[in-house]
Amino acid sequence: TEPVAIAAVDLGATSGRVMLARVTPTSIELEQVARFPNGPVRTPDGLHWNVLGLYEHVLAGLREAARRAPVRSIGIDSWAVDYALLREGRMLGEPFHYRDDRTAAGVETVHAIVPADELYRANGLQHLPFNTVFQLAAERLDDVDAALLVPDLLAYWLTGRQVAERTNASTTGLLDPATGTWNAGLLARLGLPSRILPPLVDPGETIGALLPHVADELGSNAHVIAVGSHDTASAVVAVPATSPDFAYISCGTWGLVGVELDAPVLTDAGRAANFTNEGGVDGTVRYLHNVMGLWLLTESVREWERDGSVVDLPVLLAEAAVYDGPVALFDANDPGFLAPGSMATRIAEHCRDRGLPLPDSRAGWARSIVESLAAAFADAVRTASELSGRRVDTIHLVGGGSQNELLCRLTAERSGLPVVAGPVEATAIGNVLVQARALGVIEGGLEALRSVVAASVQTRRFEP
Ligand code: ADP
Ligand code: LRH
Repeated sequence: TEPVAIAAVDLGATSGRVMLARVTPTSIELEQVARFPNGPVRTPDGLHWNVLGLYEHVLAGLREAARRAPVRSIGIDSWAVDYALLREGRMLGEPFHYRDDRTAAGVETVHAIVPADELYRANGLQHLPFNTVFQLAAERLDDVDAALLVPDLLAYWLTGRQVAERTNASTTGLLDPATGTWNAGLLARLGLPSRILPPLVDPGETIGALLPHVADELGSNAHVIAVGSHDTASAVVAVPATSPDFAYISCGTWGLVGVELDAPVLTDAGRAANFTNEGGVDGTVRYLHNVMGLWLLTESVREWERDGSVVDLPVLLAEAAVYDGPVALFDANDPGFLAPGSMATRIAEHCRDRGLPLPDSRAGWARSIVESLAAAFADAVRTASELSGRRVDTIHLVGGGSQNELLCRLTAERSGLPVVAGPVEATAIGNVLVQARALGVIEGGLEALRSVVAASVQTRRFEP
C-alpha cells in the first residue's frame, strides 16, 4: 500500500525537531526536516522557554514537511509540566522553565495545605519541585483564563482550539490518577481556579483543522491530532519490545526509568522511593523515577566550552570509554544538579565534599558522569520491579542517549540485564504511531504498534 505522510513535532529540553514519517500498516520510515537547539533563557525575573522562537521553527519545519509530502496530520509533544498563562487567547509572557527556582515557594504553599503524603494519594506523582501544581501555586492567576501546557499551546496556535491532552495533564499533579479527570477537590483546597484548565482530550482524538492563516502559511490542509503529548508517553509507545517483561529508560536530557502498568501503584514505599504514576497512551500507567540524565553531561560540556573551546561529544565519550584513572561514583540524583550553570564545577565540589576519588581530566569526569548515571539507572530498574511486582528481563534504552555506547554497556553491566538500545527518535515515532492509528493506517493496541517499531528500526543489544 501507498505510505501515508504524517508529521511529528517533538520538542525536547535540549533540542526540538520536526519529523516527516511515511507509514504503512507494517512499517514506519522517519525523515528529519528540521532540528533546532532548545534550552533555558534567563531574564531578570527568572528562567524561561523561548516558545515563540520554537513555534517559528515548528512552522518552518511543517512548511518543509508539507513541501516534501502531502501531510495528513500533525502531532505535537514536548517536555512535561510547563505551561503558558493566557487571557482572552493572549499569552501573558514567556513560560517559565521548570529549572527556575521560584517553585520552592509553591512547594511550601501547597504542602502547608495538603501534606506530601496526602498529595501523593491525590495525584500519584513523585515529588519534583517543578510539578505544575507547585508552579501554579507560585503564580498570580486573577486575570488568567487559561493555562496551556506547551504542546497544547502550540496546538492552540495551529488550530484555535484550547484542550489539555491527558498524558501531559497527568504531570501537572492536578489529575486524579483513579479517574483521569481534573481533581476538583484538590483544586478547590489549593484555591486554584478550575476555569483555567481546559477540557481533557485523549491521544488519538482530533484537535482540529489548521486555522486558515496557518493552512495558508504551511501550504497544508493537515489536521492536528492529539498524541501522547508528554514526550515520555510517546517515547514509551515506541519501545520496540517483543515481550511484556521489559523496563524502559527514556534517555535524553532526563533518564526516565520504569515499567508500564495497567493501574497506578500508590504505596508508601513507592512514595518514599520517589516513584511516579504518569498517564500513558491507552490508559496505561508509567511507573517510573526521574534520573537526572544527560543534562549532567551536556551542562558540564557547556561549562567546558565557556573558554571558547569546542568539545566533540562522541570524541569525549570515546576517551571516557578507555579512561582508566580514578572514577567518582556520585549520586546523579542529587537535587543540587537541577539548576543550570557551572555543572562540572558543581559535580567536582559535590565529589570533593564526600571524599570521592577525583578524576584529573575531562574524559575522567565524563566517565564518572556516565558511570554514575548507569548506576542510578540500574538501581531505578531494580526498584521499579520490586515496587510494582513486575518481572523485568530486558531493558529498552531509547532516545538520544541510546547513541551513548558506554552508557548502554555500563547499564547492562550494573543491572545484570541485557540492554536493547534504540530507536534514537523513539518519541517522534510514538507520536507518529498514535496518529497513524487514529487515521486508520495501523490497527491494534500498544503491542501491535511496538511490533511495527521492532520491524522498522535498527537496535543494538548489550549483554551484561
Ligand atoms: P531531549 O529530547 O531531551 O532534548 P534527546 O533524546 O534528543 O534529548 O537526547 C539528547 C542527548 O543525546 C544529548 O544530551 C547527548 O548526550 C546524546 N547524544 C546525542 N548525540 C549523541 C552521539 N552522537 N553520541 C552519544 N550521545 C549523543
Ligand atoms: C522529559 C520530561 C520528563 C519530565 C521532565 C520535565 O523531557 O518530559 O518526563 O519529568 O521532562
